[in-house]
Amino acid sequence: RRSLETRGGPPGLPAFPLIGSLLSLRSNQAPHVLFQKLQQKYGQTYSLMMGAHTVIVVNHHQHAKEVLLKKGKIFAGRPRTVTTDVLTRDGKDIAFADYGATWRFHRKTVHGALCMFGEGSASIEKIICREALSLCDTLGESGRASLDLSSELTRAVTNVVCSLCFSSSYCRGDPEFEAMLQFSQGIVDTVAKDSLVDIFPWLQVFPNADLRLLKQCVSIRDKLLQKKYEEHKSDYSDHEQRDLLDALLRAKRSAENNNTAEITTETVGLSEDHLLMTVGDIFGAGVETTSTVLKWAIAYLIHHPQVQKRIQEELDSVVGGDRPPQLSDRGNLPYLEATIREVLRIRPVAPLLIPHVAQTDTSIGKFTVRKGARIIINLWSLHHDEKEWKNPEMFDPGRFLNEEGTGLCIPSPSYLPFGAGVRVCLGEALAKMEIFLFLSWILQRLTMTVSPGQPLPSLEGKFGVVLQPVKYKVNATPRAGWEKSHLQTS
Ligand code: HEM
Ligand code: PLO
Repeated sequence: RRSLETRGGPPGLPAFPLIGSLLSLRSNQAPHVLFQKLQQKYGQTYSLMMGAHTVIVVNHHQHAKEVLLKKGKIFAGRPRTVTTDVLTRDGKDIAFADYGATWRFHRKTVHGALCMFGEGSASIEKIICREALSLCDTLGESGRASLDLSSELTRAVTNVVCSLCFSSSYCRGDPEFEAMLQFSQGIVDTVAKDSLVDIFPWLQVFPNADLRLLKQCVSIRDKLLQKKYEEHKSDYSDHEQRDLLDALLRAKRSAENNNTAEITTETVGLSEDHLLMTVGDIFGAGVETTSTVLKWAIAYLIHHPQVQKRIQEELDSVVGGDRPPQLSDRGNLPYLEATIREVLRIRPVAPLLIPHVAQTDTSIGKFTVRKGARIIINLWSLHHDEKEWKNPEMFDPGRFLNEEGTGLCIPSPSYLPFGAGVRVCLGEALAKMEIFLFLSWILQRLTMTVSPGQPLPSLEGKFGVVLQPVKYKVNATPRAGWEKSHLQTS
């Protein structure tokens, strides 16, 4: 047995050859909760071994900001893992790609394309509102019968990204959509979990059930992406940019046309693989994150009917009942905005972000860090730090309001739902627009409850690459004035 605590490095968990610190990590708790608890014994920043890799866990906002912002570029690397390599054809996407020219180029291209649809232009708002209307109609029609909210929400957000990426959308019950629901859940359940395959890369020679499921799901996803790609290629025009895929195709073509000795498509990596994997990222991130936040939000609103009621009163007084909410109302609905912030605090979508890698020898606070070390930022610890948040497990949107209750604030620096710095979330603006519009449309028209005698939704998350709520059933009751007849005329 050797101690990990190298001179100057962070305190280390006990580690053994080959299996690393696995014995100290055996627990039935989710990793983010376990990592939070381990602080009591090892301090806020500590290290452990996962197989042969040094992993540093950061639980405090000061060190988190040093990693993400102050030394953002030094810590901008990403680890290669077996599961993410399967998902992204060895890191040919954005989120799981290592730092470098290819990653920078992709990020810039997608960022530009998303801005094109951005806040200024009305089209993204129109797309979201179209889906919000269809979602509310379906939820409202269900009457008092409990319905599976999850699949309706997912279809709504899927159609938003489908419109953005491919200019297409799905109807209810479309078999392609049903297939997508399944493979995406299969991927969320298996990818990037520090499953045994990721801890012991050599285990992949013994096929394990998770890896098999992942490969199956990825191959179904890839066929779908390929199909969309071929369709776009066949009717692509330089004169019209319909969607994100067109933007990427254009970037690929202009890179090919300007092929000089220095910049070839090889070095900037705009191969067909790169293009497909990048769209796959946006598609996957667009669907899984936003639908997860909406599910958490509704679960908490069902637990806290007084919060739901206050949002509805705010909507009634600011928007009224004669028109639907729009993006320009956002600034006038502070309580709704505060509720969204609180949901993102109490149940962060990515409680451990995506691991970062130190690209050179460096340090965090007074601790030295070796090149290649993997850094896990435990957002869960930041968002549940008792020194920063009073009763952190209590759901209280009021934390994000000023003293008069009229304006918004961020009461603690220990709040980073989208990460920060070079690797900050690429979809933050899009996600915020969607969450705001979907919630405001739903709550203007409907009240969400559970049927009498039904249990309240569980607030315990299911850990994976995103922290998802456990499935629950809801009732959506039209509010006064929004009964069916009204819905149809609107
Ligand atoms: C990365 C949060 C929605 C695209 C991330 C990261 C977080 C995050 C914490 C990791 C940052 C890091 O590793 O340091 C969220 C939350 C969302 C959301 C809370 C919803 C409320 C979206 C959407 C998209 C998106 C809608 C797509 C348009 C991405 C991409 C990355 C990323 C591409 C990787 C960036 C990189 O590695 O360079 N997000 N995200 N996200 N997100 Fe989001
Ligand atoms: C979700 C399942 C999809 O089938 C594939 C996919 C692609 C990008 C991933 C996303 C999944 C989960 C959420 C991730 C996103 C990239 C950035 C985002 C990890 C696995 C977050 C929250 O960091």
